[in-house]
Amino acid sequence: MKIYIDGKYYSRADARIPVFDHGLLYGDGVFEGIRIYNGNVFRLREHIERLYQSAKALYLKIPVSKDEMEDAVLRTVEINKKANGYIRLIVTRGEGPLGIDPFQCKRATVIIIVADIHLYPEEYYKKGIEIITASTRRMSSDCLDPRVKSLNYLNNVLAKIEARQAGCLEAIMLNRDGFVAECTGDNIFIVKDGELLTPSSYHGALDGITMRTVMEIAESLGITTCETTLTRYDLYNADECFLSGTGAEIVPVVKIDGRVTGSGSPGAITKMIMKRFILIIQI
Ligand code: PXG
Repeated sequence: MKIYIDGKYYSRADARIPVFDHGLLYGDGVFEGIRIYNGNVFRLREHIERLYQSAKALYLKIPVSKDEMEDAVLRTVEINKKANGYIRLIVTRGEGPLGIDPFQCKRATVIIIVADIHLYPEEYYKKGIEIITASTRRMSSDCLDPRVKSLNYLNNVLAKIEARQAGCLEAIMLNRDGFVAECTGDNIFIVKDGELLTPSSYHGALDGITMRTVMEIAESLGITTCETTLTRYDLYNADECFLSGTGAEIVPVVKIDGRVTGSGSPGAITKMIMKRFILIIQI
């Protein structure tokens, strides 16, 4: 494994960042998780755009251009000879003195890791998964905009702990008002009366790249989509439910807080979208 740090490559054992990096000290930085399918990096430009937008919101200057970043990602994939895998692209505030002040950090650090992806077992995609609502709320959008994919994931970590303790893989996170936001690392969709509904970033969801792909697929199938306010009642009474994310791709949900979703097995629209998604990633 060859890891990129600021233009140089290091083995896994030698890839280190200083303990004074504000990414470590304050979670001050941004990241992207990206997939490689059959040698192609999926929606790379979209991930890079989102990374730079997250950074801009944090007043974080990325020391390379978008084109240079794209080249660096592609070169790192090539050097690691990975036809299928996972890219973790990280930009930290960089090294500085102890103290929050980001203006004391001279240069942001860029890290690119290319690794294997740990997939959910196949049966989850066939049978669907059970999820719960976490008591931990998603960071509210007036505190930190959920479109910022930052290195601060503590709310999500706490919700993930709740999921695992309940014997589930994922947990629903509500926003501060109690409306559905998303899951800890996935967006959430429901199908109701033939329409596809998902919370927007105003409700606390990350503007997911897989979510956007799902919306495009749905529209191409003539299914109406809407980013809207959803309550737990809406989830419990949905005809179908699924999660979308770079890691999980599209995974059907068949039980929410003990309530069976629709027929109790992955729904027809969910399966149609999953089928199209597989075709798109294989291109
Ligand atoms: N919400 C949150 C909070 C996320 O972190 C998504 C939604 C889905 O977005 P994309 O753009 O991936 O469709 C994410 C994505 C990991 C990992 O290693 C996490 C994500 C993506 C890839 C890997 O935990 N989060």
